[in-house]
Amino acid sequence: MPSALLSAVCCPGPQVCCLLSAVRCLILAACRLHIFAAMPSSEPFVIAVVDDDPSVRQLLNIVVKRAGAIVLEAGTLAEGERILREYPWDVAVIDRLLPDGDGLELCKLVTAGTVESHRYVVILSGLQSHEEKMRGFEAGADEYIGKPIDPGEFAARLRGIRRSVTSQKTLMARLFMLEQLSVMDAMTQVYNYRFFDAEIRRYYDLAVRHQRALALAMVDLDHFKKVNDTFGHRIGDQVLIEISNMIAQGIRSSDVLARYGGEEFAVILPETNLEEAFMLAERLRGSIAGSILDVANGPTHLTVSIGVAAVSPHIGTPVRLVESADRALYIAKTEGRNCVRRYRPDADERRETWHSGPNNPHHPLVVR
Ligand code: GH3
Ligand code: MG
Ligand code: MG
Repeated sequence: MPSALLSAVCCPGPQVCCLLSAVRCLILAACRLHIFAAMPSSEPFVIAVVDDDPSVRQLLNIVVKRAGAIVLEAGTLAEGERILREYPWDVAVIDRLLPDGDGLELCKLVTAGTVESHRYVVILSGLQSHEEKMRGFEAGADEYIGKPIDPGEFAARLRGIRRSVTSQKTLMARLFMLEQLSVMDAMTQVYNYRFFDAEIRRYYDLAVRHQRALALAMVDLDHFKKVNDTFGHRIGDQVLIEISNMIAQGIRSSDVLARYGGEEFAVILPETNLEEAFMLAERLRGSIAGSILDVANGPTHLTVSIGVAAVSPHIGTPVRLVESADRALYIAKTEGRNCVRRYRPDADERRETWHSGPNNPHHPLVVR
């Protein structure tokens, strides 16, 4: 953890105390996962040179290699376009008067829509009037250098560019990691409720718009309180991690597993109808019930109850989908646990019971 960053976060003014403490928690959590060790500065620095003049390419090759970077070379616009598309690169040095067109076309192509990119584009050209330079910057160039090249000056500029590119890459990597952390449950390493809540709405909208199947399974550990009471909270945590791993192993990579809260997990099942979801849930339940838990000094066996529901004309909102899977889970609990129940929107009588009975439990999400 860089100490300057930590000390900045440690000295909040009174008004921003809460916000900074939240940021600090996130950063400390990131440190625990060693993400600050993953710095891109150790990565190779790649410079692509697109110039039809072999002597220019040779000179740049020497300067770039002396700076410890890797060089990619192209002599035409088409070849330049290919290498910039196919290889990872950090800096592109592009000539203007190429045999098959103006290098500005390539500049436009690689900078279009990449405002967040760490990449740096340098135009290197004999065309260096004010107007031509302005055309270069308008095409997206970060720098416009005139020919002939001064190798010493070019090397010095390259050092500055490298510092800027590297720090940008570092920031992007940290931002990516922090974004990942903000959607994960720290203990089980599956997605958290916040992510689930956004994703179920997104998947629901997609399913309705494209008339695709979508199901949801709610999985709750049976008598988990007893595990805590008997073996302690720490062992309870390990059991939760173990069960979340089992669920993750039993689903497809395209399914979305989240910790819904406490000892309850939600699995979004895209392209899955109610019967398929039921079969998957039943397989999951059976495999958990039949497994020996790998938790030292903890329980050897544990079961789960699962409720499943799927998008149908009767379930008109994502909240209703969650509510329906949760109702089915409630029925699974009341009908003995270690079983799977599905929400049947066509079973009107039962739906009435579930929705309007005096003992009907009101799930928090319905309120949220
Ligand atoms: P049921 O079969 O009806 O679901 O019974 P249960 O005991 O599993 O459910 P109940 O809602 O009565 O208790 C849930 C327990 O889960 C109580 C709570 O302390 C525990 N729990 C919730 N989150 C965590 C956690 O992060 N770690 C541990 N160790 N326990 C947790
Ligand atoms: Mg439970
Ligand atoms: Mg529960």
